[in-house]
Amino acid sequence: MGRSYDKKNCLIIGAGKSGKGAARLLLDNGAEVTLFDENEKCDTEAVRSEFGENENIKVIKGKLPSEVKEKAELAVLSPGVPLDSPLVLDLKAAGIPLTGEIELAYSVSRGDLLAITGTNGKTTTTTLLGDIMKNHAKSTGGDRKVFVVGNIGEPYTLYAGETEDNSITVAEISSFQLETVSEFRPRVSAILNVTPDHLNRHHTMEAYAEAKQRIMENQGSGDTVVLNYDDPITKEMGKGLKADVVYFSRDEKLEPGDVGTELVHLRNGEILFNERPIVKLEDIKLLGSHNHENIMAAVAMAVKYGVPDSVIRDTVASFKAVEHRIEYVETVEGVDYYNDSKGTNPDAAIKAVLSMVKPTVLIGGGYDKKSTYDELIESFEGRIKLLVLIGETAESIRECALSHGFDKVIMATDLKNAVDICHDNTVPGDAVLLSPACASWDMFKNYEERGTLFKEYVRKL
Ligand code: UMA
Repeated sequence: MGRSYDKKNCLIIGAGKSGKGAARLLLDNGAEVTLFDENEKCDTEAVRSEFGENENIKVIKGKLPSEVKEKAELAVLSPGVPLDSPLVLDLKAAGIPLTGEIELAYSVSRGDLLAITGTNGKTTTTTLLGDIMKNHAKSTGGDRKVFVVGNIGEPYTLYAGETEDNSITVAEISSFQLETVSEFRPRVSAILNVTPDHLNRHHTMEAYAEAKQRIMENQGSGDTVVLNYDDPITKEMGKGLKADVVYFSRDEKLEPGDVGTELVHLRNGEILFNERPIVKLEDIKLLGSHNHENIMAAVAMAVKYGVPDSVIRDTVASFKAVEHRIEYVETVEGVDYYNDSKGTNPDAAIKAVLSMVKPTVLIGGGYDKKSTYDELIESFEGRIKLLVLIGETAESIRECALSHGFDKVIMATDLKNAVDICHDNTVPGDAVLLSPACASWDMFKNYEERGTLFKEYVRKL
């Protein structure tokens, strides 16, 4: 930490969120910055105007001019820039030191860092852990700052300069961001799971898992690594480490002695840390067994950081959900409404369906990504009492449902109409779930707009 960027000529690749954050950090630390984007459509003037009068930054696009490359003393890569892209290979060949925006932020940040990666569940776990840490900071008094940053959408670089020695930073870190770390060392890290994703970028599962594993490569004695015991890849990663390992598992039969390390697990509807009761599932608002894993990971991280059990219990119990991910909206006339607009593919929608504990009306359908819906319909198994369909895929989902013998289907004209249909077809004790299994682009700007409108319509019922 504490590297100097004063007067250093720095080239940033990618003028998106991370690139702009990196530029701010470097300018604040006295560097001369060139912010470069390969996309010809990048509005360089608009990006430049975000930096006001500052004379130490240029924003350029297209092909990198050789004089810019020759002057560069450091190149900072945005997460979306593949390490094997022609530009990066060219910078490497020119001998320019390369780093990523996470390493850059880490190099100037102070205080404690808790970092989370994994294929699924990162955002929920990071948000929950961030809430636990905020409540912990409040309960210990003083002016201790907590930052929640990273892949979650708040570039770490934008906040690293504000951290102090007693600050706590909770960071969601993607495999893309981990590819360029060097000294990055969280005090507590977690790898939630590793299943196939982003293989176009990492090419093989091995390379993808290796990138994830880099979250802990500098951790040592006094640090903690939290890993999923039920995932064969992350289970293996816990062997032979200097850092403390805490496994978490949904296996009710496991005991700490069975895994050889500390253990957070579920038994009789309760989450236990080394057999010590932490929180009962009946007190939790977050739905779905996949979320039990996210909670267990956050519990493990918080306990190891030294947060009192009572703070963890209260925060977990009051934590609702990240917006648009099986998010509880409201109970209207005894019917619970849930917004899972982020359910943009059948897999995600299946998770949401499996999370429902009451008879449920499901709103599905949207932009056609040529998915198949057989597994979604099969997951209904008595949970879904009615399917209300909207959007481009409405007809194909209806046909699929009928072919599986599920005929309780109503076609709606739009989302507002779908919400009204749900209202007319539910009784107290039911639930309504928007989890479209499709992207939103046929009728909405994005899934956020779809989810926000859904909530608006529900609140007006
Ligand atoms: N660009 C180039 N050359 C390239 C690739 C990209 O010039 O080879 C330019 C693009 O033209 C574009 C800019 O770089 O203008 C975009 O950079 P970026 O793709 O790194 O995106 P950012 O806006 O900086 O957002 C990134 C993360 N994006 C990716 O990892 C793809 C965001 O995660 C993150 O929230 C943000 O930094 C803040 O840290 C998004 C994501 O999809 C949510 N992440 C993946 C995931 O969660 O699965 C990993």
